Amino acid sequence: MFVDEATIVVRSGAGGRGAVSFRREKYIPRGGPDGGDGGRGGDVVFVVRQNVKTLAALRVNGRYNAGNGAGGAGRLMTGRDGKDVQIVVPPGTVVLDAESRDLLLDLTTPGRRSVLLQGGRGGKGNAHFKSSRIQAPRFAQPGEDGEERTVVVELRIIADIGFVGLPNAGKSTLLKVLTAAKPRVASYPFTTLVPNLGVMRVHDHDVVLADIPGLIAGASGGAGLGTRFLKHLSRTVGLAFVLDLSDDPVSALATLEAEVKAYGAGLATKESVVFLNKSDLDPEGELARRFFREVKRDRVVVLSAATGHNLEGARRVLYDLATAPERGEQ
Ligand SMILES: Nc1nc2c(ncn2[C@@H]2O[C@H](COP(=O)(O)OP(=O)(O)OP(=O)(O)O)[C@@H](O)[C@H]2O)c(=O)[nH]1
Ligand SMILES: [Mg+2]
Repeated sequence: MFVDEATIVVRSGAGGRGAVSFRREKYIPRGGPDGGDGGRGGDVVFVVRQNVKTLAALRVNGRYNAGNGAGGAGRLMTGRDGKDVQIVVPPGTVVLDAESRDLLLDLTTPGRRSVLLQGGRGGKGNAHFKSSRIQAPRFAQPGEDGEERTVVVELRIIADIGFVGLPNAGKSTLLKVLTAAKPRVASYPFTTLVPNLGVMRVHDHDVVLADIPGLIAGASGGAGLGTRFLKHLSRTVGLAFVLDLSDDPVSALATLEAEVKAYGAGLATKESVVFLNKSDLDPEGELARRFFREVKRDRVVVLSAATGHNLEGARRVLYDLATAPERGEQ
């Protein structure tokens, strides 16, 4: 099951308490203080793994508690540290505070460990508190408490270009012919229910393409599958609007742009290309000419994912878009 959002409760461990203890040895009736320190509480740690694809495991667990530190003991023995709790997530995961929605962690690098909550410090044992005035301290520090927090964990997949289109426009077919991905393709709408990723190799450069479920008018208000999959395009460099040339591409583009704009999150200002797909259904080129009369845009590619017509043009424009130098950062 593809799960891209989960709310979980995490808790770091409390530190163990310091010990109150006095040396007891034969012939030494009143030994000095020898209470050891408490152990540290365990941390709440996120770990990124490339082979993990969804947040399904988090849905099942819901709660992650690190271990508490053990108390100190006599003979200056320090308590054992609490065990860290590890939450394994795919690259592209973000962790947000459940209430304020503040970004707490942005996890993109496989192998990286990031501490969300530190465990409490262990308390100091009474051995630390001996002074000239207090020869026999009968007190020690308690351990520091752990911390509890409710967080939203969200997956925003990492791709260079995202395909946006109405259902049935041919997004998945295009992903299939441009990459080695094997998404489901069918002649009915909403074939794609979860995002598909594919890698297109051009000039020794990997361009990652993301195919998401189709949008329909009103998606931002919840119609169809809604816009919840658009969050997966928030990290992309650009968008590719995939249109069915035979099915009123002018209004399809207007619908898509309106939905992307309504969604926000900076998607509408991303660079984009338009793919006029299904050119095989427009043998005379009449539909394409009509589109160009009505829509003035820079990057438009007429192609057919089914017959393979002009896939080279699509590859070139996707490569240019993905490798264009970052704009606005001088
Ligand atoms: N004639 C023609 N049919 C195409 C072309 N590309 C895709 N199709 C067909 O269009 C239908 C929809 O294709 P998909 O790739 O599943 O479309 P999609 O945009 O991924 O659809 P959703 O996942 O439902 O949003 C399928 O029957 C495809 O075979 C094309 O270039 N020409
Ligand atoms: Mg599809």
